[in-house]
Amino acid sequence: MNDCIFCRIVQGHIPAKVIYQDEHTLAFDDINPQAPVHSLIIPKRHVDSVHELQESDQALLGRLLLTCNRVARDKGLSERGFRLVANTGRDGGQTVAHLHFHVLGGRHLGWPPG
Ligand code: D5M
Repeated sequence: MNDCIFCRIVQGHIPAKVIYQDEHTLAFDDINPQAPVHSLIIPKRHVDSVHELQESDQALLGRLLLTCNRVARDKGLSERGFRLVANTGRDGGQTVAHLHFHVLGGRHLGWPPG
């Protein structure tokens, strides 16, 4: 989608600090970090949100979670842990309508979130 900022990052039209990519997923640092480690993991194919995932997306979803895991490990979060967040829709606080997982870590994260 041309008007999607994350699709434009996938296409290389907008710069990003890319950490990892494979055939189906891309990981890059969040532009507005909320923790010492704050990275985003997205599918290269446009999907609006978790809510739009289909049965046929099972393999993609598994790949996305494995990429989250890889980023957490590469960022040194294996020992202390980390948080995965997928804000979904308006009440979920989603501001970019391209499915993404936040990997947050490097400090203790409070619960519940705001
Ligand atoms: O999270 C959307 C996240 O996307 C938010 O933390 C900022 C981040 N963002 C927005 N534009 C960029 C670019 N260009 N590079 C890196 N990160 C970006 P949400 O869960 O939708 O609120």
